[in-house]
Amino acid sequence: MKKALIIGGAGFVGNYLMDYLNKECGWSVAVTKMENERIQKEKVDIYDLDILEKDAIVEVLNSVKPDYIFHLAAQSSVKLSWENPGLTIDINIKGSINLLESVREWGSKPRILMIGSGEEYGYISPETVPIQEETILHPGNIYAATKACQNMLSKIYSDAYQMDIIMVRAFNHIGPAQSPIFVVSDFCKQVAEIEKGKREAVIRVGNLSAYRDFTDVKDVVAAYALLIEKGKKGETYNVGSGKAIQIQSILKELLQLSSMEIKIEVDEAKLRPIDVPIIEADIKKLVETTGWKRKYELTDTLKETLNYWRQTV
Ligand code: A2R
Repeated sequence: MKKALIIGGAGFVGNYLMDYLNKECGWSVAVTKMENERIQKEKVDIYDLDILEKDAIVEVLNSVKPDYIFHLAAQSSVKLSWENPGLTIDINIKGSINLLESVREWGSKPRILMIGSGEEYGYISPETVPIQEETILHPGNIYAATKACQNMLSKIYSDAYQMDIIMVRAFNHIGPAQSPIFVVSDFCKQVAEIEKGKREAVIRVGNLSAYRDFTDVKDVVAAYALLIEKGKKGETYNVGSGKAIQIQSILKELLQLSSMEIKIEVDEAKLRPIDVPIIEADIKKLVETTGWKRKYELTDTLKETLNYWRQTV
């Protein structure tokens, strides 16, 4: 039986990935979390690990002896990366190097999936949409720059040390339990709070004109599992739906799912210092390599996420 290790497994994606690897792939699963985080799952071995402590990574590798490593640990918020660039650089760049160096020193050659972001592409001209993996990167924010750096370092480790590393650029993924610092969760939480009378009937929004490529997180983790088996060493794969949708349309759909009369107000605090107008993935390489196909429709994911917040607030 294959042994998978998820680094940074207590976050949004980790939670879905654990279930998928256990139930759909039938692999044995170990996960790491930060000391202050909690994971309540059966059939999963749990380790505390801060990736800024390199020696601790080697200890986990020695205990788990993974065939596959999914590197999810990150400071994953664009907003927070503007507010705390130093921390973002430490976790996303230094943390990734710590992992790569630890695996190199460990000696065995597990397959490693390094999770990056569609944000890495940054400013792209309309004719380069949908974005292919070879597109020149113009990261437009600090988070994106750290993930672009993680991708480059991973490629260098793969080539220089013949390590079995595959890189992903994941576009926006959404679903129940995502932090409300991300746009869809934020909108759903606000609508649920308005319905419960916990706030006035005004939804506060940022830039509604941007186009982003949204995929259900369950489809995203299925792509990760396929890529770690079928991806080619040293290659980068986009993971997304292949279709960008305007944030405005998402908001419209969500407001239609509510029976309340809700006003829209722009909140200056939700606007970014610089925002990329359109991000849409070309997913040919992913599909051709793995046969991946999206299973969940956006409308259903929006309903599920809104219902999650209705039960949570
Ligand atoms: O920041 P926390 O306490 O929520 O913990 C996050 C964890 N993490 C770390 N793990 C180990 N050592 C660190 N120094 C460290 N700093 C943060 O990584 C969290 O539990 C996990 C990342 O999960 P999320 O922030 O929920 O990200 P998500 O949505 O699961 O995305 C997974 C990956 C990330 O690399 C994103 O940048 C990419 O997919 O899109």
